[in-house]
Amino acid sequence: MHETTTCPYCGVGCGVVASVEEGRLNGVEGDRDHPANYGRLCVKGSALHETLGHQGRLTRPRIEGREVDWNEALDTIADRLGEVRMRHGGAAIAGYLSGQLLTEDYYIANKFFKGFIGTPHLDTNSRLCMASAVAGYKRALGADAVPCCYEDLEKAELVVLSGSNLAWNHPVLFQRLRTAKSRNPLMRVVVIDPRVTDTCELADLYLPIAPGSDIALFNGLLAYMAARGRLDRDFIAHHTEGFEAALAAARDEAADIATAARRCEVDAERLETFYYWFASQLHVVTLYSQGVNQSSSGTDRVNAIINCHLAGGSIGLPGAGPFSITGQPNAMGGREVGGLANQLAAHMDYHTPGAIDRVARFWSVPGLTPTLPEAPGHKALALVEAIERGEIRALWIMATNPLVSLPDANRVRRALHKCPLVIVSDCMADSDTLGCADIVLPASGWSEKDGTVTNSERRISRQRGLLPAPGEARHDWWIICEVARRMGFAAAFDYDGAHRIFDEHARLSGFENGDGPGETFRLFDISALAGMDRAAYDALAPVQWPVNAASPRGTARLFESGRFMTDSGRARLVAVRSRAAIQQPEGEARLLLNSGRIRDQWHTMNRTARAARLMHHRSEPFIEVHPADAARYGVHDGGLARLVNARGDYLGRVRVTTSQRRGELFVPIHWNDQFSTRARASALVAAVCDPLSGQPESKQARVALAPLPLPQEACLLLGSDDKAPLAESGWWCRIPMSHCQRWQLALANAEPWWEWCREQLGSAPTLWSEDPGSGHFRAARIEAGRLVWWLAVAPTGRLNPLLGEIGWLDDCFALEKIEREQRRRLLAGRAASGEDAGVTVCSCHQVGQKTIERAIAEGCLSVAALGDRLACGTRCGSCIPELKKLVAAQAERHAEAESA
Ligand SMILES: Nc1nc2c(c(=O)[nH]1)N[C@H]1C(S)=C(S)[C@@H](COP(=O)(O)OP(=O)(O)OC[C@H]3O[C@@H](n4cnc5c(=O)[nH]c(N)nc54)[C@H](O)[C@@H]3O)O[C@H]1N2
Ligand SMILES: Nc1nc2c(c(=O)[nH]1)N[C@H]1C(S)=C(S)[C@@H](COP(=O)(O)OP(=O)(O)OC[C@H]3O[C@@H](n4cnc5c(=O)[nH]c(N)nc54)[C@H](O)[C@@H]3O)O[C@H]1N2
Ligand code: SF4
Ligand SMILES: [Mo]
Repeated sequence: MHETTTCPYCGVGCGVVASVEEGRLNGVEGDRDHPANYGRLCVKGSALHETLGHQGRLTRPRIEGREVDWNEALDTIADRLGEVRMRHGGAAIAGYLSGQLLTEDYYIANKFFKGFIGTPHLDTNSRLCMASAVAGYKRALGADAVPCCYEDLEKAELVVLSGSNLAWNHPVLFQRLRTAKSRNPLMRVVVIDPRVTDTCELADLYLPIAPGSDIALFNGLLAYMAARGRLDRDFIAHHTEGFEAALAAARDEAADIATAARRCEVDAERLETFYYWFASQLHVVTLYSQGVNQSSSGTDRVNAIINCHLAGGSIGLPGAGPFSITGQPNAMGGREVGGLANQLAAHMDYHTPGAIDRVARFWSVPGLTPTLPEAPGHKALALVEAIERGEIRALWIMATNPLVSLPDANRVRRALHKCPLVIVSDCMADSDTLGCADIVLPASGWSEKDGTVTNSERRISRQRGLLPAPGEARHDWWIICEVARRMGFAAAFDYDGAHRIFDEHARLSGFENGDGPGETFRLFDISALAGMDRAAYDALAPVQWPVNAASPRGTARLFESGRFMTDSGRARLVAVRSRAAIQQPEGEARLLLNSGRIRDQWHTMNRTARAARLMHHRSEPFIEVHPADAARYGVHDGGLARLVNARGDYLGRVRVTTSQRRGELFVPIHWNDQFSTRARASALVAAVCDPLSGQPESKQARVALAPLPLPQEACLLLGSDDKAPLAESGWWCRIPMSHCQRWQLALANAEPWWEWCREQLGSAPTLWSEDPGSGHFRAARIEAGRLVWWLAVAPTGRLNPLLGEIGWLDDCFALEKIEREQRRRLLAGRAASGEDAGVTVCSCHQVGQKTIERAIAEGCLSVAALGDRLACGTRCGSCIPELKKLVAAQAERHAEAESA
């Protein structure tokens, strides 16, 4: 049976066709009819079915580590929340939600916390993600409304990607852009990012700006447009306000190209090219993401971008506009329901005239009136501080892992341990945050939960419940409703399905929404979707809001009339200036640390690490370092190093690369205590945030870099899920494989290793080979013919060449019996036919770098030729930028050889 649903990862929101048979989801494909992806999927989406399965899931509620039934869990929560509320007031209770909840869950949580617990302190991980984009849109456009749609990216003549690694983080959109560019040879792409990323593959122009110089960059552009007479005077006069002040501020900061170039630390000629392209083009889309948002001046950066679009009139047109791309699958849905602490509900804020009364009336049921707070609550970082002060006495976390993702993560851990009641709803049994929970609730996950999500272009799609949830896992909305019922709010939380919740959400969006007396006009209006029964809801086709009487089939693009959502109807240019960088060197901590995502992992990895093939592109936490810094600080490619500052430390494998600017480092955000020793990037990040949006500066921290001096490295494969033996002082990293767990270890010399095996692994080797004194040791344990563990130890830096072979060894763990011939090869660590495949480049077809390099050397000189021969790059296309680089590198080597 084939069912359509929506991918649970990024904000592109791809339609997925899942094949479901006998209660199993056997495979996925892109939905050809879904307007987000038209059949495409990226590598994470196409591995979705490999991440399912009940192993590792939370299946029963737990109180203080003890498994309990739902009744006990729900009664306990209702009692304890009730008690806190009675003694300390509703505001002593807080919720912390996530853009990975469905809109229906989000709506119910918002109604429960703000409406009936009566606390304003409900925030979400979107604070770390979209808050600056939201604040910037509101300031400029008068509403949190993304003007553009995906087609605009394809229709644009100039696409500016700023602070976005689209190739890795919104891969299907990147592919759409690549296709559009190949069809329109005049289309130009500009990439603005301090570090070279795979997104640069499409760049006609790349600007490696100094971190945080975005405002100077766009201020310089505004000044340039004015100086060259490239303003849309008519649009400015009729549809905007604030132009003169914004221009004055821009001129003040970067009146000419030379000044802007100096401030951004980029070549003036390249900068002028960018300015010229932007200023002479109406059909320009600027797409921005975390490189812009995650900053102490994130909102101003957003407005600096929007200013240029308003000044040039490039908004509300096909192929034009400032396009904030969302990260999580339902970041947008959370904004719709009002899940941020400064929002109330349905695109109404606390200060929206009449809003508190309106929402209270809407949520009232006979005999039960909501008790809405009167003013906004604490944003995420302030929430942590309120916990520290003892003001928040109960916290309910849903669908997010703040111990890994919030800045100053070690401090967050201390705060949560201090909080008298921490409830965590999650799908997975292991996460860093669960370690702080008093009460743990098992939630249904993707393929089980049922509801809607809204993607980056405001498109609402159905995620469908296709499989039963494991054990006693329940939908998030059900859990909240059951607690609400037990707290005496039953009448307001009585739903017999997600469709009823969606209906209420749709009705609220249209409630007193208009220009009439007692009404306020809100763009977010999906009232035409109200009144759907279960069948209609199940059949809901993807649609872009607003969906109302005026546009019953949805709306692709906003502001086409030139009328905006501000009181005056005019869009606002905002005068912005760069502020002094907040992240100053802190003693020895001088290097600037950037953090972000990798292609094949999703956030804190608890789902993507379950698909073994997603572990092979980047298997270990790493630190990217410029060669000059590597030399200066004594670290080398492939070695281990430590980053440290006053807040914490981070251990990872060094990758020396000229993609980094000097003095700057990059680390991935994904690793955490479940997968490695001290590799939570956010432990290093200071809790500094944007004063307007409250979004933390996750992209900047000051750190010191030093090698990690451990003499031996080991690769240990364990057939069981047991934890590897980990010396306190050592380093480890766990890499789930298909049939075993791979552990990379770095440790002190523990010769004799044979003894170490007995003591640490609990069993002596069956086979081993040793080169005493040299630090080389190989061993394997076989019991009843089966491989139990396998170990290779080598002096630091000497182990890596062997690791390309690991796939073959992984397969050995699946064998009923290890044959004689294989036994011998086990110690060599080499398959019979074994050519080393190298690091995986194409995850879909599992093609390694060395295999690709061999094929290139044998004459496959293009991505197409490689695809024909090895199939790499032919499925999701995410590895195409890397394939191109490998081909180019070979051409370069060839040219060098020729000239020599
Ligand atoms: N594979 C994968 N895809 C994902 C996710 C994932 O976990 N894995 N997560 C999803 C989520 S929630 C989100 S929010 C998105 C995020 O998507 P992106 O925003 O594309 O992701 P990041 O890698 O965090 O950061 C983007 C870039 O900002 C750059 N940057 C850093 N500082 C600056 C600066 O000062 N100015 C500028 N202009 N750029 C700077 C970084 O070098 C980085 O390349 O991705 C979504 N997609
Ligand atoms: N240094 C640094 N820090 C960052 C960032 C950065 O770039 N740099 N990026 C920030 C951004 S943009 C984001 S979005 C965050 C992401 O950070 P988090 O939100 O903390 O990361 P996730 O791993 O996505 O956590 C989601 C959790 O919810 C669970 N879950 C999934 N679906 C459901 C469900 O339906 N119900 C319930 N109850 N649980 C569910 C998952 O098992 C998982 O444990 O990280 C932020 N932190
Ligand atoms: S681009 Fe990939 S991760 Fe994002 S929604 Fe599409 S398939 Fe899922
Ligand atoms: Mo995000």
